[in-house]
Amino acid sequence: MTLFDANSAKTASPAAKTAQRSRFRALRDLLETADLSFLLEAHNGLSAKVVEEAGFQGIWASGLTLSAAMALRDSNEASWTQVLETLEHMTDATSIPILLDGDTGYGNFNNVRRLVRKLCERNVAGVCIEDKLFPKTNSFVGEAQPMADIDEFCGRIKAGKDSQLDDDFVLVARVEALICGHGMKEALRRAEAYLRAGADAILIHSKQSTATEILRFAEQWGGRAPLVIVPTKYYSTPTAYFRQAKISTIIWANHMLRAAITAMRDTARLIRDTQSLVDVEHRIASVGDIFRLVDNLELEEAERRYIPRKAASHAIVLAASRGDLGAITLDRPKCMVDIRGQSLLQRLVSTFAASGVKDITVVCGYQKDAVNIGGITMVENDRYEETGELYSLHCAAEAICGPTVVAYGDVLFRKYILDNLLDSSADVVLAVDSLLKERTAVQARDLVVCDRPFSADYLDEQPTYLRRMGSDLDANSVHGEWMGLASFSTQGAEWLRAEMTAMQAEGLLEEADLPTLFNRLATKHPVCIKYYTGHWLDVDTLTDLAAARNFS
Ligand code: SPV
Ligand code: MG
Repeated sequence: MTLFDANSAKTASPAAKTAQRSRFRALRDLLETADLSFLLEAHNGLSAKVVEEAGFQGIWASGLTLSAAMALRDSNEASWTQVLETLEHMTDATSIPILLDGDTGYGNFNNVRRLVRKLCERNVAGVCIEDKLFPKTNSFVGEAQPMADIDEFCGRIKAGKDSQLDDDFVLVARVEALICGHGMKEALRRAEAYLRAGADAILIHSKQSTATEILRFAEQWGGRAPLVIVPTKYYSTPTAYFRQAKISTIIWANHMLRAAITAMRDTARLIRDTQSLVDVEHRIASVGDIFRLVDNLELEEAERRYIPRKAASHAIVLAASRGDLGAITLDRPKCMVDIRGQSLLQRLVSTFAASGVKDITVVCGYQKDAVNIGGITMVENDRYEETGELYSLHCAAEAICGPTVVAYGDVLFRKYILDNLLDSSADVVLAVDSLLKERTAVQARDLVVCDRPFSADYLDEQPTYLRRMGSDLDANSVHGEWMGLASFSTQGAEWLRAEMTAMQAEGLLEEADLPTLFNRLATKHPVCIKYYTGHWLDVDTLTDLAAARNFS
């Protein structure tokens, strides 16, 4: 056991030393230094953090306020494991030592043993136990509270010290003789016995409104061990008196909770009276302050370290053509046709947004002024009448950079299909419907032949690749229809740009369609196919439009 040396001097500021020392050592140093030290009360993780931020070198985990914060009485109504749980929040939130007000030790010597072990395991630097009986009563409640038998209490102290898992763990013995009306002599007798039993410090408590009896005790104690006081009732005594009396440590025992109660009451009243937040906003901590206190920044950094991030995809929607829907597309392009209260394009944009694709470029042409959707970037293909799909795509060439999704402007598909493409690790992946609808052979735009047909086998995870896409394929060899939705990785987008450049050089840019582009890509790079069974539609005809209006 380290002996108290009232003349020992500090060699470095406690705050600087705390970084290298264990919290056990830090609390011991705080008690044993010749300087007067201070512990401020905290009752949960947040208040502990506030105490540390204010510059305190240690925390008093008060039995009164730990209970009160749970709206419980200071009569051991909170179980000791509930106290332990709260302490864990407090140690997690701080780096300074915590002295637990362990009441009477929650029982006899055996309970103290287990308590001390658990406190050491949880990095709680010390415990203070008082010489009363379980269940305890707060020192300021009533008169002549029964005290513990001295020898029995010494047994509690010994058991605690024998159970500590760190040599520097601090056990403070609290003498309640003055509180319980037994006088100075009894207080000194008990303090002496507790010191001999192994206590590291003595807490002498008083409920008088002046410090007279405390100062008298200190004088007679004569620095035999660090002396701790709790001037809740004699708060008006200047701190200099305690310094002069060579008190080791002052505990400001309940002031965080009391301050919180006053602030909460004032705020609650003001909000109730004004039915507004205007008058309170500038008086209270900001939400940003809460984020800072709980260190949201650290979580953001950790997310960057641990969550694999794909670059966010953006989308290019080809919506320049009029389409063939008769009078319905007189004043608007096909993508703006209404599908149950929302245009096709709006629905498409919503599906993209729901899957996290928020940067959307729409290539417009026919009746472009009718495309009045917010949150999109519009580029124009003014030559929409004489050019094909590839030319429209080329109009958005600047947007083909990084992960890119390309979609026709007249398709609708379920969100999971898009999510599935976005999750794919393939560089180029096309969504293909494997259900050959009756109309397919005659009307389908973009039939595909792949290296293998759709398989419904649960265990079949083999990739499928595009062999050929077109509207003129032999119906018997076709494996499905491209849904007008393709996803490109950063690499895939580079291949796409390179292929468009090559086609431009060959004079194909203006008339080529997307199947031509994909067929060329497939001869040079793997173009992956994801099979689906329905859950999409395109709007080429009035019949399609009717179907679209029933699509959910
Ligand atoms: C506490 O803070 O719970 C104490 C100090 O034990 S006192 O309330 O003064 O007893
Ligand atoms: Mg207490």
